[in-house]
Amino acid sequence: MLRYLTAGESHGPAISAILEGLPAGLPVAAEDIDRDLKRRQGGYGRGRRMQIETDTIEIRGGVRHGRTMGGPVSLVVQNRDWQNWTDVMAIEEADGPVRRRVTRPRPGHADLAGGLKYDRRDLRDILERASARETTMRVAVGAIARSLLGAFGIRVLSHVVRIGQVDADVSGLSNDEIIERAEASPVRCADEDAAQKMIAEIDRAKSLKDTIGGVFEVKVLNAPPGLGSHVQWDRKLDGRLAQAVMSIQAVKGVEIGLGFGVTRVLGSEVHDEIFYEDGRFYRETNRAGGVEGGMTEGEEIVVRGALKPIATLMRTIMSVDIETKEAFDSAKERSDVCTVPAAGVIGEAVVAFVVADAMQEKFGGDSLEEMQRNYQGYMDQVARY
Ligand code: EPS
Repeated sequence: MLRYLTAGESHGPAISAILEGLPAGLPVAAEDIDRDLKRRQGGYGRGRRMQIETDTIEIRGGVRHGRTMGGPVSLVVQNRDWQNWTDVMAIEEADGPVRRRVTRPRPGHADLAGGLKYDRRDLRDILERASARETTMRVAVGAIARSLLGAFGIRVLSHVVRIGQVDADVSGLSNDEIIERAEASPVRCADEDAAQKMIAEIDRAKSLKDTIGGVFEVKVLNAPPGLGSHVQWDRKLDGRLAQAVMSIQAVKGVEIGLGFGVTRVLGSEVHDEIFYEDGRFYRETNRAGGVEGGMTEGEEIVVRGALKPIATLMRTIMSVDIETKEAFDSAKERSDVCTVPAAGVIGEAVVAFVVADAMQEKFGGDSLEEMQRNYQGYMDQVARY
């Protein structure tokens, strides 16, 4: 079993993770992790915080001479902004009044529910941990999961398919074209015309002091059939993917394959017909998004996440102060306008983790070579089927 925990606050000294269950002998390079951290920090519509941070991974355990040893991998990213928050976020007891106390919950954020639940009168105790800053660590963990998948020829990509009212059209593009175009686009969208309109949508939201959401799509290429299982609810791969994507801050919807679109058409237009040629089964469509009965069936895995507009707004929106119980309209001095491009990179990471976990579960192995031998044996069995 692969598992990880993250720790740390948005304006605390650092954020960190422990990732356990990797086979020994897996190549891990800080440059590969940094590449994904940088991709997460980009995207049109980010706020000023991203100009402060240059996320750089420190690997503090579990890796020696570029390879895992089988033990937990310990990861740390320093928060540069911490320098400006040492008193507000001090670990030690404060000896006077604390600056930047938050008593005004932002609608749509964890502030109020967390304040009630944890009985905190300074909502900073909630928002610091709820912040999407935490996704830095999910991306770092995902980068390592991606190296594990890479050892089996499995690739993970993402692109933005909607911002606000603007939809991308990528029909006719190969996956390589999608990756290439999305990586070159400021909104990580492979449809150039749509990308221009998305940028205009973000500018419009910004001019209204508002925020805007959208949809990202993650694809997993070359996953073997049989990851996950139909036999128990918590082993179903689609359920595990949905949980992982839904757990990304601001995600309100997850689709696999046609998703909610399955309700608009008849069964014969939903299910992917099965063909057999040259010793293998294949489909000509992939409306199932690569998962049937909670298991991969050998087609591309396609998962989409829908992001609400983020909850920190520069314009006013009604709320109630938790101390005075008086109504006020909230306004913020700093916020991202759109994080959908970054969320796609985070989506890749959490999906890569779930698929890597399912690979580890199916093929086991304490070393990468043992896992690869098990994988090969299974693929031979599938080829003989
Ligand atoms: C976030 C608020 C902003 C974002 C932050 C998430 O930070 P700040 O309050 O410091 O301006 O930039 O995202 C990140 C720091 C990040 O690394 O993605 C929030 O409240 O969720």
